Amino acid sequence: MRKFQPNILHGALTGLLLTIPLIGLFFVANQLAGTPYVPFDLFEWLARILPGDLVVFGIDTMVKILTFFNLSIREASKPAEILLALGQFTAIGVVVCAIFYFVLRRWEKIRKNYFVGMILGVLAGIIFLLISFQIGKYSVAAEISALWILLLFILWGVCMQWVYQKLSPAEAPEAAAGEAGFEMQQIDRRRFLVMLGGASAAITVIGAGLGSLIDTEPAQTAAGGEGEAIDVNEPEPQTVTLPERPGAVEPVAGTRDEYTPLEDHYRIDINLSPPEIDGATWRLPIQGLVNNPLTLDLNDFCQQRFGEPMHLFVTLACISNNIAGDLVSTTRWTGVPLQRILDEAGPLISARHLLIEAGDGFYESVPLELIRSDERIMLAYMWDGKPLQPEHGFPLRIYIPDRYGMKQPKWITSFELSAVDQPGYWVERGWDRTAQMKATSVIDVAATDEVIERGGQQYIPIGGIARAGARGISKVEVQVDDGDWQEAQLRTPLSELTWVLWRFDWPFEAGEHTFTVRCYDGEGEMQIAESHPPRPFGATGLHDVDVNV
Ligand SMILES: Nc1nc2c(c(=O)[nH]1)N[C@H]1C(S)=C(S)[C@@H](COP(=O)(O)O)O[C@H]1N2
Ligand SMILES: [Mo]
Repeated sequence: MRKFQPNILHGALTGLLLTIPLIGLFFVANQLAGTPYVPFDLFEWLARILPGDLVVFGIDTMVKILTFFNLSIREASKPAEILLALGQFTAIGVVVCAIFYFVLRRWEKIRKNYFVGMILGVLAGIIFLLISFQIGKYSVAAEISALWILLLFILWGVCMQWVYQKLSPAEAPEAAAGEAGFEMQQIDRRRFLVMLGGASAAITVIGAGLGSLIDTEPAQTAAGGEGEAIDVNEPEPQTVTLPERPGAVEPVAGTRDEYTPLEDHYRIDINLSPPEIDGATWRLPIQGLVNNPLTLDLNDFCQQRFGEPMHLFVTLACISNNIAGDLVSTTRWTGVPLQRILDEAGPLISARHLLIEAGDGFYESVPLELIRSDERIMLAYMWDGKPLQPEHGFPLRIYIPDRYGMKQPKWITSFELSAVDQPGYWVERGWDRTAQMKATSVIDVAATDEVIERGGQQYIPIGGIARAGARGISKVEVQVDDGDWQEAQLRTPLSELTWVLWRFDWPFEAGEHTFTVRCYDGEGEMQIAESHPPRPFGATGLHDVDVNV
């Protein structure tokens, strides 16, 4: 009689069938009670501790794949990261269980001792518990979080061993001798695995379904919420009206929105789920080299302790954006000039840098000299006339004109004035220290079906955007094939801090053509024409499109 013992493949399959429902259980409890969502915590933790080069390589690869499949980076990057996070966690479960079965197969003595599966569960539980505590995204007591994680992993470990037993001949009913008996067992094993698969799917589906239905209590981040609860008086949401610009050049239909609808504003940060900070207990300490250390709360901002708020139309862009990418958006920011707040804190003469920490472990620094030289640097608490959304940095983020997003922390939890600089999160991972926005221009549309007739000549409108941080745009030019550069018309921008929409009405000529665009910033400096990928200074190069008309 052939003797059957589960092997590595059975282990891998069991790992899969047990780890997926484990994710479902972590998810539903996270949504219901605010316990840690361990697979996300693992992903975020790895992204923070792995070497910068490796992380950037990972991000680049993801962007390349998404671009290959023609997916919008803005829309697809978070879902792709979520898939990666779940896949990674599942893969770990599969590998661990495969190894576990390998060991059990070799080592008969421990096969029947459930203590072994339990110890494996405890070990895994402790590791993941430490990781989740590092990330700190849970809103129930730490003890409950710890217990929950341990419990589920112990269950997971014991189940692995239990399944091994069920698959082994000793546990199979009537170990009848001979080939027939062997086949019997094989059929039983199959039936058992199918049942296990069914149970696994059921738990997963119920967990995922329940979890997404009951997303009422978002897990609040422990960070930044050490204060006593106050009643926050948030200002009434306002409808933002765009400045009147009589006679301004009309954008070509098909050009992106001049003012990005808030729900379409790109989002980039190191989190899968944004830190959810409780506005009532949030405090902002301003300490270090100051005469008068302060601790601010949200009402200090909402109720204008520092005077009238400032409103600015701002185009924010991510340094990882490709020339024609969609990680750039425009909305109206409302906040308090940072100068006013620092004046009250009174930096000592020795203070040189403002070190900023955020609720997700992100950090950056700003030279005091820069803050003193630019009134527009602000602490923003509203976007588009509403309190900041959780994913865009509630309750407070900083705005620094002319810098890429990586220099501008969201979810700010503390300020320290320091004599020495401390390079920011992405600076430490190889990105440019200054991160000044590059001048770039993009063709959004060549409206080949929108022919304009003027004086017997047919024109095709071509349109897009140009931007140069806070330096403004003085000129945009379009080149058709190898022809001369011709000046486009510029629409008056929403502010000196936003992109400029441009249009060029091109005298129509049938055939295949290449259109190229370039811009000049407010100081008359032409954009860098040489193509360079985003890392480390922000992408440069000219954008062109091929059109058949
Ligand atoms: N705390 C924190 N702030 C952050 C980040 C982050 O990961 N954590 N990402 C930065 C980057 S890289 C960009 S491009 C902008 C994006 O802001 P948005 O997501 O609101 O558009 O946030 C910046 N601020
Ligand atoms: Mo970014």
